[in-house]
Amino acid sequence: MTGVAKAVAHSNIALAKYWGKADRARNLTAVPSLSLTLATLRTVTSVRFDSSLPDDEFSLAGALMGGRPLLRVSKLLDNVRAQRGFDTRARVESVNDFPTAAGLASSASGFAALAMAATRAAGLETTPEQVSALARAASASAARSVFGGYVALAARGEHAERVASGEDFPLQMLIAVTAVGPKGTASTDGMTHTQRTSPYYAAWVEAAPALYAEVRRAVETADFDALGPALEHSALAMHASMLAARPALIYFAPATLRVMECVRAFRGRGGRAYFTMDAGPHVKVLVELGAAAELELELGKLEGVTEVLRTGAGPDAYWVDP
Ligand code: 2P0
Repeated sequence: MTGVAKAVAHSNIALAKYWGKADRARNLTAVPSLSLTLATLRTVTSVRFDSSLPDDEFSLAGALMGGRPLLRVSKLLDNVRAQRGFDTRARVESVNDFPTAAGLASSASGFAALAMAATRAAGLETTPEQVSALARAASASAARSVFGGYVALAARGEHAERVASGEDFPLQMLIAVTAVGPKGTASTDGMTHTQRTSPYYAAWVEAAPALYAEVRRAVETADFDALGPALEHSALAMHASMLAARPALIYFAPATLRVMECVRAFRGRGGRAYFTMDAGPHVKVLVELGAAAELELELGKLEGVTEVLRTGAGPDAYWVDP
């Protein structure tokens, strides 16, 4: 056992969305999802098991964390310690190289990097599927960040699986950042609230598998014209279930709608681009390489858009020298 390891994992954005849990205790998802891992949004995490530590320590961008973030990290470490049969506490240091703005999926890359680093630091021999299952138990979207390219997680799936590589279907994603700062409602809480109070939650769970199948087929055949409408529908159907929660979960900012309108106008002029959004006000736009620069400029001019990030498909999570 080396006791120390460091890993890099890339964030991902779902094209077929996950929202809702089939099993809260085990964190199994109620619907299947499919995402694109992103090249330029990364988390780097190091784990050092140290027998002199009385408790786990977790720092994010140099700031020591407590409360729920520390508990979630400790829970994943407990899982690793139980598998390895030891009780040593760890120091975890994590840094995101993208703005940790609301809805930029830092928990996906964060828990994937933590699962990678923690298993290696503990000296566990693991397959990528086992690392993905460990990450999934902490945060379902993190299961997908263990793999690069296009990645699926089945409903009630233990781990994610790769569907296609980024080279198989090369697309660009533009992330229109519409606000900065922590988001209003954490995803886990938002899901539970939607499940408990939204009369449209059952309809979402019923509709999601067919949308996922549509997205998956389009990715497997590299068919952008089929993918686009399906991914927009998946995001908006998910948000419809949130809007019908009581009280409503509204992640839209005025600029969110401006970006969507801009993408629709771009299509109206013959362009090909499609939007999606998560549990935050930013809008992610999938576009072909040739049209990305033009649309990036347009989005950057919109009122309320503070920044536009541009990225292609990212790789599998990997280890680096600690
Ligand atoms: C997704 N999201 O498929 C969906 C779309 C946000 C909206 O997965 O409770 O942080 O930790 O399993 O993975 C965000 O939820 O939630 C998410 P938990 P997670 O990307």
